[in-house]
Amino acid sequence: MALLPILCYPDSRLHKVAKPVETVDARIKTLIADMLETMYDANGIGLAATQVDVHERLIVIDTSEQRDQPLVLINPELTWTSAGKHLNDEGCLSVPGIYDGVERFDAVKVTALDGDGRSRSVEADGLLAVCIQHEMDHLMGKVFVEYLSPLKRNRIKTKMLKQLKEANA
Ligand code: K1U
Ligand code: ZN
Repeated sequence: MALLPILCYPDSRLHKVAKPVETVDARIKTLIADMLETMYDANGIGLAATQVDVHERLIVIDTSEQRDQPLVLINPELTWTSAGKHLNDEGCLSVPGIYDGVERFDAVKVTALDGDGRSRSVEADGLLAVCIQHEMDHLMGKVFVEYLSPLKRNRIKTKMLKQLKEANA
């Protein structure tokens, strides 16, 4: 297994649209293991393949307290969304240290393949529903800061670029 580097906003590769996974083969299984290791190491509750510069429709999630219930969603598609939406505080491993409110559906249903290539459906509410929507946005090249005002987004961009400069100095 390996830790994968996570792209940081405003890296333009975060805006690529991911393509469907064609076959759940050994390469994809290794990618899943590496993404789970990377997500747990970074103390995240989710990670999309886009964030590790792989532009295929694959996400991993674990919102359990014990961090022992990994959820793998390959080629996820939303099949139902609740009528209600709420503002939830979100963070992102690609935008470290920034948390802000984003409006999301309260509950969703998703169909996807699991890590063995079997078809499954997931009904989610609470943090899991928020996380699924956040990760599916990544697969469409969308980062949560794009829901914020241009003023906030520009401040975040400036802060991230400053941090990057300092890290490379
Ligand atoms: O996609 C990512 O960058 C992972 C991200 C997922 C996420 C967190 C919170 C709301 C929506 C999506 C994170 O894991 S951010 C860091 C984190 O561990 C966290 C933040 C807020 C609540 C719980 C966990
Ligand atoms: Zn994110």
